[in-house]
Amino acid sequence: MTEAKRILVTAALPYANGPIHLGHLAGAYLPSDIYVRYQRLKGREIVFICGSDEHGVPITLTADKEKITPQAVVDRYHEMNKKAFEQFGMSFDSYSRTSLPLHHQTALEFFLDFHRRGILREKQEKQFFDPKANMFLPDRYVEGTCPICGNTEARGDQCERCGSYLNPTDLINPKSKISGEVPVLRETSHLYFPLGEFQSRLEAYMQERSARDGWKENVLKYCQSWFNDGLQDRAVTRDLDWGVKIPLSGYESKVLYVWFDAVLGYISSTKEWAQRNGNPDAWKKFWLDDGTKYLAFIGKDNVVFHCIVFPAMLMAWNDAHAAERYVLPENVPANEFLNFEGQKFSKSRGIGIDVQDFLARFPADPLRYYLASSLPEYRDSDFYWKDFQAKNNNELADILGNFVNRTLAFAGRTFSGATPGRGALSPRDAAMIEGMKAVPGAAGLCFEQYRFRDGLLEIMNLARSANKYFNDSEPWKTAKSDPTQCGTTINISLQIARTLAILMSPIIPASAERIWKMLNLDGSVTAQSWDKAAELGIPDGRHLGTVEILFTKIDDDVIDKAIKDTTNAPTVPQTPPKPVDVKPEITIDDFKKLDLRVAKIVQCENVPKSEKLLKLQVEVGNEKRQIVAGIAKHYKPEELVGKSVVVVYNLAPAKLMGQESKGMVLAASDDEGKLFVVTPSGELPSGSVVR
Ligand code: B3M
Ligand code: ZN
Repeated sequence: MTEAKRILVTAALPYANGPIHLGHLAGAYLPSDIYVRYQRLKGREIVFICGSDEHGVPITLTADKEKITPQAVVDRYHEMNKKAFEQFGMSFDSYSRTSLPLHHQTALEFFLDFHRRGILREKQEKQFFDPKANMFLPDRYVEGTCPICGNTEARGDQCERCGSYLNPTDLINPKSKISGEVPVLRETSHLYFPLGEFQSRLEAYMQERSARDGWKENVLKYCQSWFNDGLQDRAVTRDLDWGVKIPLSGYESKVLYVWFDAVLGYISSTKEWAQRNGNPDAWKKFWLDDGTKYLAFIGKDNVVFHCIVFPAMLMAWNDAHAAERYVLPENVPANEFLNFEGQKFSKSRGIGIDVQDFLARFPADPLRYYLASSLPEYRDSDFYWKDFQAKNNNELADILGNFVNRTLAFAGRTFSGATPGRGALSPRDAAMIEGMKAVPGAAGLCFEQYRFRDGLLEIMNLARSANKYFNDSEPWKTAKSDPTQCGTTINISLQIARTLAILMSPIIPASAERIWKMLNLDGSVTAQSWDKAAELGIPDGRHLGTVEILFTKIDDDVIDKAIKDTTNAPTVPQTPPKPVDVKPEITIDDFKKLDLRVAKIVQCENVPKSEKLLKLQVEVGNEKRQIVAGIAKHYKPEELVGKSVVVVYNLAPAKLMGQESKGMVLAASDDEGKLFVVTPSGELPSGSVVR
């Protein structure tokens, strides 16, 4: 694959109607930030775009609830989220907002172009109207029962339980979110974008890009199911007064559908960045030059808008503007969801934690490290406080922090804080340097393929082998016996610390900068080169900086408090229940008295007048015998015929309800008392001895 001239990275624009939480970070933001920081170290020309999505029903609903204006809602949350992102270390070049005039102009440019060219179709239709509130009720203004899965709290645009996209009129028992009234149907007209007409081109687009850049399975699957259902026309206008107002007669009381304008927010945010940098046209080389590789990082719930709707809009534009053709996403690396302590994030149930609250308790880097190591790249993953603590204490502090701190401390003590020179390399020294040289390439390849967990693992394995190298080299011994070898060990360890600072900087930027300072190296770690990260870049004699502890360990009581504050779970971890009915210990000889064997059930019938008993004819090797078993409530006779079971072969014969029984069938019961016969896990001849 030829390398693109430049890279454009966008991360989903979060709605400015609430604080972002850890799930958002793991979905779109941390992966995109790692990717961008990595590409900057690769020396690539890149721009990183985000901003607040400030339109849409979620925002007007919040405003209605709090009795404030939508503008006040978005002002509050735009500032809050922008700050939280900064604190988390997101390195956006632009964090814009869709309520800006620049954005409204950009969105209208597309919309009016489509309208003028006759692409949009007007349709008359009946929509829900709330007579009490005197307004139409688009999207989430209506709630009711999902026609697909029966969820009674489905929203007018989507059912959160089964994921189906809905129209308000699809809902059973619809209710207005404003007044709680049953809405009435009223005539209105809207403009529709003919998505269906783009289906074959979209399918071809996806195939081409996926073959080139390896789209994720989950993303392809979502799109395929949309294609299988057949793409439908989609309304791009709404009866609302908050949003991008439409300057067409008859449309005075309507605005653009939020998703139509939101995806174009990436373009207007890039324009804002260009203006701010005094080069208003700079956005064009990213969006209008097909030498750009455009990557759209999102969470899985936004796939359809980024892989289908947005590309179709750009195609529609490009069809008529040969001199101004927009690039389409080269890839849409969407993540699955992050759950919180085994549950879904839920504000209303008090489950989960906002980014700002988290960062009031702990620094950003341990969070970035933990999330990076457990990103929901292929399937949903979980945030657990105890895992967070363990990753911080056992990996960041004990592996990375320990290596850097022990190396620097040793250099301080033994070489008066100056970098010792290297003597002749022992095989161990040479192998360590060789191993280190392979890491930028290996981890970089993972990052290029959006496999951030794997990339991090490659880098942490370098820290692991560095600790082993330090231990095996025993510099505390060679300090006396072979000072040159000791100097070599410490020189190489310092070089590795430098390499680790560069390679870890996309994941834990603040800590990487601290390592850089502790090594007293010039400039910033962010100005280094990824490809040269494993060179031995510290000159002999270089004076080192002040050693500080890199990562502090997190105590149990701090974590217990965090658990208590963010979940509904009881604080005291529940002690695992002890097994019930424990019998006194036996010896192996006691056990050997039992003759357990595999038996095959050849016939089975109910015992007359008994609810509990079944009469089994079993075959044990060459022998046939009858066993009566108390399992009639759990098995029908025909279910058992042909099954192999385990029996106590040497149990004294007995009579049960007048029936002879020789032996006993082994069975276990679940919590509810349902019995299951014990069967061998493979095909075994009857008569086989169980031991
Ligand atoms: N605001 C939905 C979300 O925050 C939406 C993304 C827009 S991306 C252009 O998940
Ligand atoms: Zn549903």
